[in-house]
Amino acid sequence: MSTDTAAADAAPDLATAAAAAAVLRRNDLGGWTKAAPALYPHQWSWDSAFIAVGWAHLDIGRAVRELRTLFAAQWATGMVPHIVFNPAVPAGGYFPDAARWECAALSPAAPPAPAATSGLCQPPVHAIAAHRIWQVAQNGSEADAATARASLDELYPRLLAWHRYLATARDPEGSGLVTIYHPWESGTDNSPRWDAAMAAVAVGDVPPYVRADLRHVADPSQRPTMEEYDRYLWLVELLKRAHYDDAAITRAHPFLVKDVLFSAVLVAANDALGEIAAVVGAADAERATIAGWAERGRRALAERWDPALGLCLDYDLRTGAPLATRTVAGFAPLVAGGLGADRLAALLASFDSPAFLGNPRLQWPLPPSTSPTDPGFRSRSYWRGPTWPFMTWLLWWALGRAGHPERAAALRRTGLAQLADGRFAEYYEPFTGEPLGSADQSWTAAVALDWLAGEDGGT
Ligand code: 2M8
Repeated sequence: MSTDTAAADAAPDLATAAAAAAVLRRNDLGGWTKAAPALYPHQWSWDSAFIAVGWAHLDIGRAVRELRTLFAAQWATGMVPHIVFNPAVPAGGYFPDAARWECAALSPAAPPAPAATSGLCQPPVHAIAAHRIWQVAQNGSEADAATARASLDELYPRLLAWHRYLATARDPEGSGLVTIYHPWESGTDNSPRWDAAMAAVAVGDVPPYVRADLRHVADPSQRPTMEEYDRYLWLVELLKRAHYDDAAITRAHPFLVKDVLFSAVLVAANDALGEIAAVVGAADAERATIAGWAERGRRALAERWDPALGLCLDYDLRTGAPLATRTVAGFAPLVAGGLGADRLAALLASFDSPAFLGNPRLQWPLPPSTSPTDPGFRSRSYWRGPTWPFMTWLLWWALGRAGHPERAAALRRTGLAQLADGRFAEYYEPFTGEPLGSADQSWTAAVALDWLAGEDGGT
């Protein structure tokens, strides 16, 4: 290839990198990054982890600070809250706001006011992020490497407490799978994954509320419905009545679901935490505990395999029934890693099938959040169909880790092609490619930066 051709090939990537960096800088509020400029003006837990990975390619110190800020709001139970509220956001800027959650007033485990958080959590991507930042820093200056190394000492005990909370309070049965109390905890809020379990929730009197999200999207079909919001808010009321106490919630809450994607992220995060434990010289007993959590999670995910769908399924703890839907969460065992050859081949066959990347109507061969063949599929509605770039990143990372660098490279190239319009949308209509939700979504920009740094081998 001539030097001129190589330069022409690199030009769109350089433009994407510059635009992605500008998104993070615009959404940066110093120690943390807004998930999106207007729709999400606070710090979200799993967004922050992906965002920190993006920052690592711009500024290692800033990447570390992102995680530090989030963990400063960790609850005494070890839970990392799903939202840390920005006190500068005026009333009505986002709903439900800190005043609706009332965490500090209701739970002794919540950080005391004026800190304010939600009373839920989200998938634990943080150890994966901390480990990746440390790896990126190995290729930088000595000062960067030292900053990243020191961050592991600081974060390790906090990450361990977070994972311990998930392995105990969120899995009192010791099943290896994490129980979620609310679809918001899954991060895939209105996915058809939750339709059956949510339909069984009898909604009581929800105190009046005004949604803020609909002001920030072009049309309401892109967001959850009013009926879905009523159910979300009713579950919040019940969690408040239980004072956010895990034991009380486990006894009586009407939505208790074993989430396979959340659990798989925890397995992969335990692998990363095991690596961090080795770096910081943690005690052997702790390292064995972490490895045990990962193994238990892998075994439990293997048991949730549905051979007919070729996917892994969530299940409803209250009924014991599997939640049979075709969504991206079905690839949970790929995210967890450590699969035998047969199960990996079966998962990849589903991945390539017309239910997912092989669907002829897709604009790009990228994983839709819900399969177009699922009855709950809606092409424009949030987690019911659109493609989410950070989810593509997670599967790309998993494919590299599973020993499929060529597949990973193809996914990365297609993922970057989708982002070349410079919009960094929250999600994309899978058939037309229309950008939907918020523009300038931070984690979309962050994964572009990580892809552009370009290793497909998995870490
Ligand atoms: C979405 O969730 C929030 C509630 O937590 C919302 O709809 O208002 C989800 O996509 C979630 O996964 C994400 O972390 C959050 C911020 O990007 O937005």
